[in-house]
Amino acid sequence: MPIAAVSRDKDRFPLLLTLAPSHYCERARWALDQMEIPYTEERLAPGAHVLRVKRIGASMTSLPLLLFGDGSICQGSDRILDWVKFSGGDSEIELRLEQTTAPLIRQCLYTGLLHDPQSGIRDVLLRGTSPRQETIGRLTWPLMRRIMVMGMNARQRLLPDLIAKVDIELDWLDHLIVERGDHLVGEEFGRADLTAASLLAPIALPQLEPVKSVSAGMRWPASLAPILARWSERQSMKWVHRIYAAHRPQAAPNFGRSQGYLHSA
Ligand SMILES: N[C@@H](CCC(=O)N[C@@H](CS)C(=O)NCC(=O)O)C(=O)O
Repeated sequence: MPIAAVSRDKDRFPLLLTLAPSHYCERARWALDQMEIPYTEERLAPGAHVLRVKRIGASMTSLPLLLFGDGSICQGSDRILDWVKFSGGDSEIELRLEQTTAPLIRQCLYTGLLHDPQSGIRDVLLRGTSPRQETIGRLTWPLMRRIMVMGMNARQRLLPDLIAKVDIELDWLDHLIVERGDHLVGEEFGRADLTAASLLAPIALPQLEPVKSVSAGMRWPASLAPILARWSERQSMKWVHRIYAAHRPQAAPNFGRSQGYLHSA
């Protein structure tokens, strides 16, 4: 289990509160890594995150959330990208990715994963959280699983329709990539590329850190495995792999310097 390896200077760094497998959280993590901004990641269990976020005084419960030493917060992956001032954005593309593509991908995957007791999703969600959250998370999993199914409308009978809707999003992206080339805006890696690659990572599954260890142990249910195999042939999925390989700073070298996981109570 990771890891309470937080440097002595941790109090100087902002805390990035995450739900580890969330693609919005990966978007924020990547932006901070990209701009070499030191931070400490605090991974929270679903459910426990609500109490933690409310204690901080945030108006919404969604993660990622960046908490600064003076108590101020920056909530939402889009705002975190604004804050780090990463250029190369395209608001139209990013809005569709954020508000349509990413929620559909999440709903589709959880619809498969939450209904398969062998999928490993409980352990993926709880890994890296505090021992207390992990214990409570295991004990309350049957209830939390139901809350997640209801919250995301992850009903099994919706799966074929969700897959079809994700296919439409991937058609759009395949087309965009063919049209624009390897970078969605301009000639260099930028915010739109980072947004697309991170938000598609849960279905592209690049075997690179930190995505690799975050999703380790996931066993794809029979309802999803052939679909993921089919999607892996798409331009957009191959593009995500290329972008991760070329541009995703690997988290590991930063850990000794400035980052780590923090276990919260
Ligand atoms: N637009 C937000 C969406 C964030 C979001 O939906 N986060 C999900 C995890 S994928 C979450 O925190 N869900 C739990 C909740 O809202 O309480 C962003 O870009 O940060």
